[in-house]
Amino acid sequence: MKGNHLAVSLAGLKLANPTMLASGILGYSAETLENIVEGGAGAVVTKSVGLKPRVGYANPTVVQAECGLINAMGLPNPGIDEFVKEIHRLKKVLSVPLIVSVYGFSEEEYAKVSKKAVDAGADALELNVSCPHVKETGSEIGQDPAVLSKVVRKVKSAVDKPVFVKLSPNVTSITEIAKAAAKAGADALTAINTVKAMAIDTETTLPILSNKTGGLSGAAIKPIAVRCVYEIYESVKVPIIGCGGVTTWQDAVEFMLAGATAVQIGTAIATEGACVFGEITRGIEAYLKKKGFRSVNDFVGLSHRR
Ligand code: RRO
Repeated sequence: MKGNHLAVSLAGLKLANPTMLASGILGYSAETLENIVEGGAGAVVTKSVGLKPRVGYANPTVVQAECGLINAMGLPNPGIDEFVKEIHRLKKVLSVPLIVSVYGFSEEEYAKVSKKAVDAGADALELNVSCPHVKETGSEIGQDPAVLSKVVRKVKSAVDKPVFVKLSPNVTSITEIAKAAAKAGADALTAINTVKAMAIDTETTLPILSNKTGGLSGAAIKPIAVRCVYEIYESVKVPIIGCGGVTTWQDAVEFMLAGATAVQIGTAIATEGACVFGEITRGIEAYLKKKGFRSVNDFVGLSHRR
């Protein structure tokens, strides 16, 4: 990767370019994730996996909103023991770092699942402490600095791979949470998970999602996510991964100017397809040349001069 001016180093992981698949968008299968790598992703994050299998919520689980999607899938996943088999398969075929997204209902569960994922070959973990609509996990953990610290410490003591922490925007002060995660040992912070939202059907007069509320993703939340990245960059030293509405190379550059070392792409795959990663990377490359930067690292955080 020497001489690649698009390459980034993220908490020790080497990415050929700063685009990553966001957690939760696509399934767990090797074929699906391989397709994303062929589309140009520099790394992939799996859907969140827990200790036991979960079926998730009943349909409808996704609804189209203005400039985005509202989802309440309810953490459907096969459980870590089943998913370990898929991690083995993924490690054989993927040419980019594999980051496993982990959730739990206690710090012990986070640590157990994390250890099993790392033992199976995960290159890093992303702790989901920010799902906005499943009780006793997700944002119920990530909204409380003391609880979050315990989870991060427990996972850090259980594994020897980088631990990313995905933060919720549904908090009063994201910098307070970011500081707690960093102090507890987080190697990188992903900002942000979805914004708590809902939609109501005017015909039936009822909430559309079976869970009533869900998480808003896509272009609608990009300005919120950029603000979060900007604030986190000013308050902690750990690398930040921008996530929320990245659709074009301009979006990716905006997040990087705010302070993100890399960006995750999710909802845009539904409209643009897997080629969105390559398109964004080519756009970043043209921007580099036009602006006379030697590498992408030259403009990370550059907006903070004023
Ligand atoms: O599965 C979900 O419903 C879900 C998760 Br785990 C998450 O982290 N964020 C989200 O919007 N949905």
